[in-house]
Amino acid sequence: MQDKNNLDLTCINTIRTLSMDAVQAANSGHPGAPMGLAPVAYCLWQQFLRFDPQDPIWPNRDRFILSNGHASMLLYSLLHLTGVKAVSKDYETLGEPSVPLEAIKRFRQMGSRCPGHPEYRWTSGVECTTGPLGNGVATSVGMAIAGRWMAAHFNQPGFEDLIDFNVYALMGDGCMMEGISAEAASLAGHLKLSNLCWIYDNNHITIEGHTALAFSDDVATRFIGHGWNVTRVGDANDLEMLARAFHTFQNTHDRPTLIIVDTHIGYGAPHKQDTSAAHGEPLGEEEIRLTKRNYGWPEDAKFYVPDGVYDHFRNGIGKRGKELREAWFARVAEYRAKYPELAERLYRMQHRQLPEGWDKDVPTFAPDAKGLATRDAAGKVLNAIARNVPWLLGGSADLAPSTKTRLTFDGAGDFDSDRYGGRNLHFGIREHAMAAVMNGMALVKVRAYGSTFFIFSDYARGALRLSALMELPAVYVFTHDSIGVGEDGPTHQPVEQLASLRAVPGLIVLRPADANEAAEAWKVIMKLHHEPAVLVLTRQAVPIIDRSKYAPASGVAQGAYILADAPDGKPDVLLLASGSEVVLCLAAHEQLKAEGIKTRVVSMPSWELFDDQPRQYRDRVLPPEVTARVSVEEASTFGWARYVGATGHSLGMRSFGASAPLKDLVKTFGFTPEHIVTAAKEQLVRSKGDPR
Ligand SMILES: Cc1ncc(C[n+]2csc(CCOP(=O)(O)OP(=O)(O)O)c2C)c(N)n1
Ligand SMILES: [Mg+2]
Repeated sequence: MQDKNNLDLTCINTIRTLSMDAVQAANSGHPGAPMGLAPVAYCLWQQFLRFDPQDPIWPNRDRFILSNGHASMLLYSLLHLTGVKAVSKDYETLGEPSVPLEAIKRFRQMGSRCPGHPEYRWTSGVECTTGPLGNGVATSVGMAIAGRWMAAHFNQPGFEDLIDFNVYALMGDGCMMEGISAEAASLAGHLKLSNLCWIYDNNHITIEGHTALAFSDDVATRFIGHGWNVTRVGDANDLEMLARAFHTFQNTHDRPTLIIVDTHIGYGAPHKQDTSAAHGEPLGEEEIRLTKRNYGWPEDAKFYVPDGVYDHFRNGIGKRGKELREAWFARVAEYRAKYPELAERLYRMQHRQLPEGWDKDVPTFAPDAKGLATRDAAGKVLNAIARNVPWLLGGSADLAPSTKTRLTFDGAGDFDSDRYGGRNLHFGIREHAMAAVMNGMALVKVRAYGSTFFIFSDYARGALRLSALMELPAVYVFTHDSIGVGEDGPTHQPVEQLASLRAVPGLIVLRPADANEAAEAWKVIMKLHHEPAVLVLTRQAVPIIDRSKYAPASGVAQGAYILADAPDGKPDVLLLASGSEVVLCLAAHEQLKAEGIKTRVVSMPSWELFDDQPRQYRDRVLPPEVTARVSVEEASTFGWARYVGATGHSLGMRSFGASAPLKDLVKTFGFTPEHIVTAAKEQLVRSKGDPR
């Protein structure tokens, strides 16, 4: 044990004991990692992190992510002890603390600012929601990418360091084992992100016991292989060695840095240190007493913050952060005078606003029976928007030629280690990391999109779910959206993906029917502030609907709209569809009309947007008294009962599809106007007893 009078150690032990006490009071949580990592986090925050607790959203602050989110009490202790202030949803700093001591005392209780795992947008100072292991470190790569892009875009002669923040992420064995961290590390090394530092809590313990049960990587060699700079700290309690490692990071300009720190889970607990028993349960009153005795702490004091601790943080990170932030805002004032346009951009971007005229080049598409794949239409629209929204950037997991997401206008360029100002990212075949990187970019307030085939949304899903949980406006472009993929067959034919993504709270799923709906969908997406969007697009051409004959595509904004109706507006049967199946319904509608049967076609590109409409609108589109209803979607029918009712009929997929030309697939699986006509007539018989 070091000198017990040492103020550094007192601060470190305050972090440890707050963590132990909070977990004990909650009777659940993870004390071990905070106890082991306290000196690491203390050293970083107190000496290096350029962060002002008074203004935790200052744009050029260093970012800190706790990727091992179960160690949340480590972060809450830091937020409390450094006096981080709460920020409102409108980006205003409020006077009150983000994490008062009462919140720590109510760790894991309803309404506490200290939930089980750190949640972005709930607790100010939490830069990223973490808990699903590996996602935090992968998200940090997106932040580092955004930092590099912003520097390339905004830094100007005389203002070379306007944007120069660093990104630090703490990770455990769990993060290290998860595949997503390998994807992300590989990408970060390739991109030479020297503004990125991962710190590995090498405690050799996970839930089941020693890591030797399942993990024998040579981590250092692995990261050297990824192109990282790797350094080691053999004793987490050695503040000098830690500081040296952080200096090494700061002085490394050509690669990201991994600091492997040997720590002891449950440090100082006589019976639990270095065991998995310290991982995820309270230490127990007696063990806590013995641990506190070990620390030279008052044994029975709970949630004890010794005199001088708050002051010490105020004089360290507090003072440094305040000076850095004030100096930065003074520089921004000069910058604004010299580069008003760029300064305005920076402001709008930080507030998730759009530039004037952002949608002025969005095309409208002339009717065309032969048609255009919605992926092609959406690609044109994306380009038209991106030209006028400089901070809209993204890319694909190696499928841009297929997803049509490449920005092709002059100056768009590629983002690579030589040109961080490029706007086309190449994520490589790393869908999960791609989604996490999009989240990281969105957290820094760059507008990010990523694309792949719809079927591989499954590979991105862990991070995609976090986009929704964090309320980030990330944009997922998923193409090849149905059995319409054809010959590639069941491995590439999405069936259950639509239903499963529609089940994610807060996620907006949009499946446009034609080129003009695709354009409207992008317009809706660009106006989202706090919702991620999934744009689901066809590989195959679909007719461009004649809007002089049918309703305008602007109805997309309502999620569902009446596209074609009975002449008197009083249909006997409703045909509901999204995407490429809408035109099948239009054909069926015309056929039924010729037979004197009154139908209405409702295009439903987005359930979520529709469900958000007032009841009056929803009842107008889907009149409750019309119970003869048919839905058509080349996907699982799961969920459609909500709109067709218990007595309606859903045409959909009940298998994984088949490898065959599209013309044969639609026959085999019944996606033809004739089949819809039959289903509609059956519905009429059921509801009225007679089809006429
Ligand atoms: C993706 C994911 N899988 C599983 C878990 C459940 N889990 C939480 S912590 C943990 C063990 C993590 O071990 P480590 O990162 O070494 O943490 P330590 O025990 O050292 O605190 C597991 C499996 C999780 N949170 N996320
Ligand atoms: Mg561990």
